[in-house]
Amino acid sequence: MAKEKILVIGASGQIGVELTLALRKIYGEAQVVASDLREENNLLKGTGPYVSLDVMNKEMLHVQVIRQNVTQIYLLAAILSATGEKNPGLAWHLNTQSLLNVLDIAREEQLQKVYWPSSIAVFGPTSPKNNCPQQTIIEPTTVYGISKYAGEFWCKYYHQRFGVDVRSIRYPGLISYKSSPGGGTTDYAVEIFQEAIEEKSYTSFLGADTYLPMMYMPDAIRATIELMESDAKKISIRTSYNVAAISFSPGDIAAEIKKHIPDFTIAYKPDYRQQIAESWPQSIDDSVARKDWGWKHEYDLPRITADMLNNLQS
Ligand code: NAD
Ligand code: AKB
Repeated sequence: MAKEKILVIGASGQIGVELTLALRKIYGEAQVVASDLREENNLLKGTGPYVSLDVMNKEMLHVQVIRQNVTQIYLLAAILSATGEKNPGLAWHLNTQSLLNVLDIAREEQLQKVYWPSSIAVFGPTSPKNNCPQQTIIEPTTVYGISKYAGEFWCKYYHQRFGVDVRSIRYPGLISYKSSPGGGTTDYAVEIFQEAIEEKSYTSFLGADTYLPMMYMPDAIRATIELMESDAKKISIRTSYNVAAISFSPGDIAAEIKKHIPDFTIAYKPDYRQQIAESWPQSIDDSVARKDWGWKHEYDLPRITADMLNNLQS
């Protein structure tokens, strides 16, 4: 069997850095080409090939796919929920056109697989708040959510119509210490750890009782790789899979941090992101992913908190 050659687009971002490193461990350093519009992230330097690439330039993307003998693409470039509301046209354009460019090239070059993440942001105020199911009312109110929902149906369309093996997960908010988050509504759950260590205080842009579905990055990376390595016969969802781990609020996470840093204090000053958070479900039903390809999360809030503080302190 020919060796896989993977192109990661958006590799310098919050997920891209850790996903690229994880893929390099599995497939070999030379087999995973990292690419981004911005400069190579420091953690990636010296770990494998890097190319500067704008995913919106379809011709250049196509050239790279052919030149590098790419067999799989992981597309991570996007504008997230909070930044998207500042420039809706740009968010729509990047989030949808990047996907169409990749799907077209995957079809033309008969790539083996494509990965493209969706988000819990597809759900809106009319979706169930608790244990939000895989299939339900979906009426997103952010441009980010609209672009993700449209993208899910493009994935399904390219799969059904052209046989492109594109797979997707609706990630919850992701917590990580290796690379910073890039403009989402759930970014508070990363900032709070950094500020707890540096300032012993944090002002949250979401209210104390704002519950959202969240996940630790090692779980998200494992979910991604497990989905991509699953037998195609097990994949019953060709839009995007609900996956879940835990749900917590800024109040919960502050209480957990206090167990490690007793003089930590938190204040609340909700801004425009509060409305976005309130439009999303508080928890997600991921039973279909659990049944189809055996998804199971490992990290709960106490474990995430201890690991984040340990790693950020060192
Ligand atoms: P991020 O903003 O940290 O990273 C995105 C990367 O894409 C950045 O490094 C950016 O420079 C790059 N990029 C932007 N425009 C580009 C272009 N034209 N060409 C090439 N690269 C470009 O985002 P992330 O948090 O790593 O998210 C990755 C994917 O996962 C996105 O699709 C996002 O919607 C999805 N997602 C993320 C989360 C989360 O909590 N991080 C949750 C749900 C879904
Ligand atoms: C965001 O807050 O925009 C992201 C997401 C949940 O998609 N973290």
